[in-house]
Amino acid sequence: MAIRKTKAKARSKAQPSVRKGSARVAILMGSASDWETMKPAAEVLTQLGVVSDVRVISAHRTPSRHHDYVTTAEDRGIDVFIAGAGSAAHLAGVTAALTLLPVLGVPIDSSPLGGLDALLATVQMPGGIPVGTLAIGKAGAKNAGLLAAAILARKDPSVRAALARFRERQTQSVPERP
Ligand code: RP5
Repeated sequence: MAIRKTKAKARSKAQPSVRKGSARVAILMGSASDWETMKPAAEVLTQLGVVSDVRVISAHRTPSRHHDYVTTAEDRGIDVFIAGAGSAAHLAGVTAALTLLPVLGVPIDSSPLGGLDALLATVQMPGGIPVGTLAIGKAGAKNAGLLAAAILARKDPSVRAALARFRERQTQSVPERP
């Protein structure tokens, strides 16, 4: 499957060339039943002022939808993918195979194995197609959102400032005593 040639080269030189209000992070999940787990990714990105595009896309149940979405995403302004799936979770790996954009994988604890199956399926990519794998479940989803923002923050001062404020608030919220 060919990775589409994109306008990314032109875009990368002229930061910020991002259309205001357009999604920069795509949040994919294998099933609508994954949404409760994946919601923290979308929520933390919203807090940081980053627009995300949330989609139910399954690598095995909707393969054409998956292929079409991923191979056209960069031209629509997407910079990072977050892909969450449970069980034999191949969504993140197949997404990574279809794009040169960074892909962050969130293993979802939706199976009788409590997400260990999804963790191994997501993290154990053979060398050549990387997936940055986060923790199982909601903590992984939240950290995927934060890591996506950190990637954007390298070239976007407003996201960097929002991340710094987030960290500062988090630090302030930790009590000195229980
Ligand atoms: C995976 O199978 C999905 O990511 C989900 O975590 C799991 C169960 O999906 P449903 O049967 O609830 O649609 O593909």
